[in-house]
Amino acid sequence: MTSKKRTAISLFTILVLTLFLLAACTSQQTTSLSENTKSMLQNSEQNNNILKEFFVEAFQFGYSPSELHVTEGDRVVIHLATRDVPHSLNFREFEINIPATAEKNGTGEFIANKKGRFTWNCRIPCGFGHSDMHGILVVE
Ligand SMILES: [Cu+2]
Repeated sequence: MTSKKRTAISLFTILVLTLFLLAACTSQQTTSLSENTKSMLQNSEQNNNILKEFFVEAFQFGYSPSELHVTEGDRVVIHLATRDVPHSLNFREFEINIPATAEKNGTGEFIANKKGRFTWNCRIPCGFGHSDMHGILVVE
């Protein structure tokens, strides 16, 4: 066997293994996502809650967007990502704290079961501006 052929064969083997691993990861993710979505949809149907989904990015020292609007009774799902160090999005009123690191986004959900303006803050000490980190959820 020539060394060119051998290189080609090992490259092919690596490619096949990579595809196999990718396929395994993808199918796992799809399964858990669809199960989550299914149970969420079932719950929404049962309670007539409308799903409101948000993607929020945290950074030193704030959130983008920093204001969210929903209607009373909505099922609120918030996905949190961070631009730099670990942060969280914490609602005292809804008893939920969503942490996010650079490696892992956070997700949290709750029912916006009361009207008002609710401030969220960060529960992970992240620097000198940590205590200024906040956003507002307006429930109308
Ligand atoms: Cu913080």
